[in-house]
Amino acid sequence: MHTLYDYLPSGNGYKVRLLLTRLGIPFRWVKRDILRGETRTPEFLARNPNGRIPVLELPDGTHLAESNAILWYLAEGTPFLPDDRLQRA
Ligand SMILES: N[C@@H](CCC(=O)N[C@@H](CS)C(=O)NCC(=O)O)C(=O)O
Repeated sequence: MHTLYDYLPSGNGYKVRLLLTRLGIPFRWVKRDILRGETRTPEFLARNPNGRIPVLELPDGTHLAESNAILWYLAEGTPFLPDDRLQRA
């Protein structure tokens, strides 16, 4: 099971939530309130030393940060990342 550390008003989080949902990947959603410093705790910094959401935890425990990097990772091998350069653009 994937786990997404996220904050509902975040556009960066929304992109990841949207693609996970469109791909039909089930995930556990964990709120980290950026306005209450919940991304700057030792627990969270161990997941992302940059102290920002979104962070996707893969089923093997690997943590991925940076929304666009997460999107590239998730989209590979799916119609959301077409082979054709123009379609991809
Ligand atoms: N380049 C990053 C930006 C992530 C980012 O700025 N996240 C914000 C919320 S949208 C955040 O966690 N801010 C909390 C903080 O900086 O303490 C990405 O695309 O994921």
